[in-house]
Parts: sequence; C-alpha cells; structure tokens
Amino acid sequence: MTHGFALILLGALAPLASTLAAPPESSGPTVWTNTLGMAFVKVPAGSFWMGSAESPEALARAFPLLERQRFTLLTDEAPVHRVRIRRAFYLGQHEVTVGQFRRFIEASGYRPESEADGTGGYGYNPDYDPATTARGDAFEGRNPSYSWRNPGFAQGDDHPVVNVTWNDARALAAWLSRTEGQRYRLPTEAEWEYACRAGTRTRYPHGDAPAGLEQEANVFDQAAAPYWPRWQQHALAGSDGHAFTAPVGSYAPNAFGLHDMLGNAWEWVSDWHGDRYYARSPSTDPQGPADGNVRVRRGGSWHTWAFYARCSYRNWNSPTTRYTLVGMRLVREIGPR
Ligand SMILES: [Ca+2]
Ligand SMILES: [Ca+2]
Repeated sequence: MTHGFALILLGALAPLASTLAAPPESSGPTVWTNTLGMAFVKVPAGSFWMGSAESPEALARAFPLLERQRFTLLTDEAPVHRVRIRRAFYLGQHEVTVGQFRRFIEASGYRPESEADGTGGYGYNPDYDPATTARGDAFEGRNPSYSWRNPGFAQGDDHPVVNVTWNDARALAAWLSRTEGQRYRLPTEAEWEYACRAGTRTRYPHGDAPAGLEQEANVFDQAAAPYWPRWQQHALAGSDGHAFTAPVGSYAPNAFGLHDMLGNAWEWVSDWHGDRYYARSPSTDPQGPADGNVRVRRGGSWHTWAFYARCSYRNWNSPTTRYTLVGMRLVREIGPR
C-alpha cells in the first residue's frame, strides 16, 4: 500500500503556518496564494440570475444530435431566480491540483476514501469494454489500482486531482483551516454558479454557442473522441488539445479571472441536491436543502459533452463517490473567523 509513509510527516505542519503572509481582508490583494500553492481570486459580492429556463425546443436547435428526452430532464435548473451573494470571497483560481493534493496527503497523513475503504477508484483502461458491465460505465472500477494517484492516464502535478470524494474535499478544507487559521470550505452551489457566470446569463461564459467552448474549456472534443468512438458524434467539432485532463489554467479565464470552471474536472460543491430546491430557496446566500442523499457537482469535465458543460447544469453523487472525472476547488472566506 502507498499511504503508510504519509503518517511520518505529521510533525512537519508547524513550519507551514509560520510562512503564511498576513491574512488579506477586503482591501487586500486580488490574488492570494496559500501554503499549498493554491492561488485564490477575489470574487466580489453581488447578485445574479441562477438557473436556466431554456425550452426543450431551444436546446434541441442548439444540440440537434441529442435525444429529446435529455432536454426534458433539466427541471432542476428551473425556475431561474435572483440570488444575492452578500460577501466577497476567495475562490480557487484553478481546480485543486494533483501536486497540491499530494502535499496535503503527505503533510496531514489523511487517507483518501478510495484508499481507506480499500475499494479504490475508477480509471481509463484501453482494454476495458463498457459493454461488459451492467452500468455500461465509461471507466473501469471500482478497483484498488485506481485512486487520485492513478486515474488510468498520465497526469502531471499541475493537472486537476480526480478520484476524490466530497468527504475528501471536506477533509482538505478542514485541514487547511486548521493549519492556516483561515476558513476554507467548498463553495455553495450558488457561489459556484455566480462565479462561473461572472456576470453573464448565457450557457457558457463566452455566450451560447457550444463551439466557443474550445477556447475556454477542456471538454469531450476531437482530441478525446478517438478513445470513445461510440460517442464520437457528441464530441465538440473542434479540438481543445487534450484527450484527458489538461494542466489547470490552460484556457482563457472568465471575467472574474477563474480558469476551468467549465470542463477539465467536475467540482464538488457543498450543497445537497434538491430537485425542486430552486422554487423555494432563499434569495440571499442559499446553502442548499437541509438534508439529502447526494451532493452536487458542477461544471463538467474533460469527458463531458458541451450540453452538460453549461454554467447552470447540475449533477450529483453520494459523498463517497470517487470518479475519474470529479475533482474540486475551494473557497477561502474573507474576514475574521
Ligand atoms: Ca478535451
Ligand atoms: Ca472544472
């Protein structure tokens, strides 16, 4: 097993805290970097229209190759409703990377769920055939040979970490809060969509046309399609240059200076998923339903079709789900604890 070495490094925490810069407040720098090397961008307080009310007809015109049923399964994106985010916050400029997650593991001794429960994660295997499984899953797993360390394809330290659970994300936020004396957490679903839109009301930050995604996101494109010929027709017409994960920040940022909000890795947010939540959610700083069974993830991934890489699209999994496509980005709150 590969996790035993991490416990030895528990004593290395104290020096980290002493290297911290003075905590930034509302007048502080726009970009701030923490002890693991994560850059954070200040997202201003403000209001926005959350969700989507696009008709199945409008979506069918934009995505003519998709079955109509897919357009009628989006009722959880409606109604569009006004949401106010009362306080500015720092949001990771990028997804949490493999290198940052490794430094966390080594310094904390934390065992990610895929290793702690012994069942592993999912991974890409060119010899694996989805037709051989009941779920028809695109990836092999669970399998102990797969974890955040190995999703079945090559990842540099600057790629987004995947195969991490919602609970793993919470553990990272809790550890950073403890060691740095700041308050870290996952973004709420509302904060995430507000940050993704960055002032826009369109499907994507650049507008409504799926084709424009190739400039701003790593999604299922012509580079990825040869690996999954059965879904070739749903690939973006152009190439974004990456068949699997891309180094974070490879594409243009949105108006808030955030990279890869769409594509690369899905991102866990703090909310439980509620199918009808938008109809009754508070208009100020909504936190999601009080309870539930599944946590929301947002933004799509390197393997996601353009239709599902819209700012308003919602998907979800159990808090223990680990998958080749799912990672995270964190919030660091501004102001006193
Ligand atoms: Ca791609
Ligand atoms: Ca992402």
